[in-house]
Amino acid sequence: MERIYIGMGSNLADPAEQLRNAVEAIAQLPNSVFVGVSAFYQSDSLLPGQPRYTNAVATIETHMAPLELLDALQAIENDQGRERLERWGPRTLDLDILLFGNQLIDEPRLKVPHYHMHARPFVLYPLAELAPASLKLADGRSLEQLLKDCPFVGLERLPGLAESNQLAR
Ligand code: PH2
Ligand code: MG
Ligand code: MG
Repeated sequence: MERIYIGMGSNLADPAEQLRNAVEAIAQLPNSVFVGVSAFYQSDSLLPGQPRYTNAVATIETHMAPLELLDALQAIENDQGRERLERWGPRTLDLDILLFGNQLIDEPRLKVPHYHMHARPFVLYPLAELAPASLKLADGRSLEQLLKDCPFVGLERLPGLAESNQLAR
């Protein structure tokens, strides 16, 4: 089994509801065990002129292969009305494989660790709720070090599923 961290984001059509639905779908992935989900965090879009995002991180353990998991996550995005019109366009649901065990994956469809995750507060702070501070990312830096270099700026932490109902545990 590999431990997987999945970055979730939405900035259309009731983002918190999109993330709750995504968690339910992720919890039903085959050959996998749902481990947990972070709180939800709101922040401005990196691209100006879009609605604010709600982001969270979920973690699972799985026997699925990386591209099999990618297909399954894209199917969940599609089920929740994802339209792939423009790169970085607003979206009902974005599910990104952040880490897949310790694997480095460099396929045309899938790069892991996820590019830019080391500098995005809306990825690192929810990740830190689930992962040990000693977790090492691709370039050998620990999550703890990355958090020091990535101030908690522009993020608003909302109560997560773990605090608002029993889904997470
Ligand atoms: N995702 C993007 C572009 N900008 N901004 C925030 N705050 N959160 C995101 O998840 C995000 C973004 C494209 O994937
Ligand atoms: Mg993304
Ligand atoms: Mg994506």
